[in-house]
Amino acid sequence: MPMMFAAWAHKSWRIAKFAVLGLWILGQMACGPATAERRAVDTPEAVERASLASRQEEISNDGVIERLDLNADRAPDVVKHYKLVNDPAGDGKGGVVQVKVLIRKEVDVNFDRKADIVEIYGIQGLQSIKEREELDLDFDGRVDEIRKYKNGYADEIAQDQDRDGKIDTWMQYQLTKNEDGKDVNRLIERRRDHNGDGLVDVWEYYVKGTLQKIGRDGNGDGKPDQYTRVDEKQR
Ligand SMILES: [Ca+2]
Ligand SMILES: [Ca+2]
Ligand SMILES: [Ca+2]
Ligand SMILES: [Ca+2]
Repeated sequence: MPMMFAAWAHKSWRIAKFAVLGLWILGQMACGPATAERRAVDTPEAVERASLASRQEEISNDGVIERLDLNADRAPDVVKHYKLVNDPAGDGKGGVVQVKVLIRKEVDVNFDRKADIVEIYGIQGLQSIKEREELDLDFDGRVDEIRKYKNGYADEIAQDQDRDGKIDTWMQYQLTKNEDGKDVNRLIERRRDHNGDGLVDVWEYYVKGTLQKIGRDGNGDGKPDQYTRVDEKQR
């Protein structure tokens, strides 16, 4: 990928991410509790929308589907799927108590009736643990970013940075401790398919979050065969 195009793709990527996050935060504010922050941004239109926002719940044998319509257009914008799990503690009198545990959440950030964020959760006991997140950052109906989680932390983020519908960038993360002994989830490797043939052709290796070495595939077999050390001046 030429450097100028790479820079443009990276910039437009960041703009799209900010746009989605901004819309998502607005959506959260529309359905959140009546806090001081909420009142500070309320307009007559926002108050009307919030009062019209509706919630529907559909209960089946083993699950619950909750649908929230935030903009009162009668189309759900947040859909949450729950599994009903028996609480081993029961009700204390020998009766069964079932708990709603979130297993999937779909969010339509721009209200075009297509989900732009899909979150998938596993279950540990009675807790939801996020396993995967899929994001359509430019609202074209195609997923541009997939995040895989382990123990609540992203351990792989895959992106379609040039928006051709194919994932071209994979980032691996590792949960480690920083100098102060605190948990930090650091980028350890970034792989890129620059020519769009589905095979990785550039590998970037990071130590403590800093790029140390770049591997390239010179003969097109999908494996690195040329390595360059990255010194202080090149970073
Ligand atoms: Ca709606
Ligand atoms: Ca949408
Ligand atoms: Ca997309
Ligand atoms: Ca791509």
